[in-house]
Amino acid sequence: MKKIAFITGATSGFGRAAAKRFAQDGWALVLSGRREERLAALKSELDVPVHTIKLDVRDSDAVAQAVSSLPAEFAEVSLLVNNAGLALAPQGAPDVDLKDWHTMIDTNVTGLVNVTHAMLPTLIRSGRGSSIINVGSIAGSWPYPGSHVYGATKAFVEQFSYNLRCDLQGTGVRVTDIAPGLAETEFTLVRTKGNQDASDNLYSGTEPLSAEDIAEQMFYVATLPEHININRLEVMPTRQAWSPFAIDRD
Ligand code: NDP
Ligand code: 8X3
Repeated sequence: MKKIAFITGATSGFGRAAAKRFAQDGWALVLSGRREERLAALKSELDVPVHTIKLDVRDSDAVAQAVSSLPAEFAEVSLLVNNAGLALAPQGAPDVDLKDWHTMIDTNVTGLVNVTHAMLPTLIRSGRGSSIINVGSIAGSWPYPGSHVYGATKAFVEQFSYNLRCDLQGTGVRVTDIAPGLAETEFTLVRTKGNQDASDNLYSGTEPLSAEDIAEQMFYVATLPEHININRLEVMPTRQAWSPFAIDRD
């Protein structure tokens, strides 16, 4: 099995940190995202073969085209990290712009499915020891106010990961849902449409996970002995836990 990883959403956060972590171990990398200049900058930092693709995962034709035209050197991908994703609209459901719900579904569900569908033949050819890591979230299992469609897209990621495992049994391809909790990346900046104060406030005075913490988990999962499949890995900062149930009172 060749050490070649395809990482979506490599321009920021977990994806960028994962690129650096796998590069440390000599993996060749296919890195995608919409911000081309960031991909070029990351490529220039890495000391391994890197193929960058300006790609919006919502565009199924573009995804299929990108995968079918991978240069020969990168064609035998053995790890797919389905990381591209976002949350929008932290306000409650009644106040959300419908477009924001559609964007989350189109990215976190349709986009992830687009890339998976395009990459499955390659991963199956790469066979035993290959892996798909889908980035879910604690929001996929635990409800909280303002999570509405975001959490629901991540519940899809969890169930899709389990179902994929069933259909890939016998191919040797592993599937893992990595479900992080609070992690400091550009995630909250995106969620609040550029509110740096909101992002800073969320992460201040506590110790969130870092992008590198999650990249390390991805590396762990992908480099376990071939006979081990971590189905789901839920990771929270020690200083984050659940709240009591909310009760409406007179
Ligand atoms: P960032 O905002 O830092 O990174 C998100 C990445 O996704 C960027 O590289 C962005 O690239 C890419 N992306 C977004 N939309 C698209 C699109 N339509 N097509 C292609 N790429 C896209 O956030 P994180 O690193 O935190 O997020 C990565 C994943 O982790 C997401 O799936 C998120 O839901 C999940 N997650 C995050 C947590 C957190 O607390 N940070 C916790 C749990 C899960 P570009 O804009 O260049 O296209
Ligand atoms: C992101 C983590 O807690 O904001 O998926 O939902 S959280």
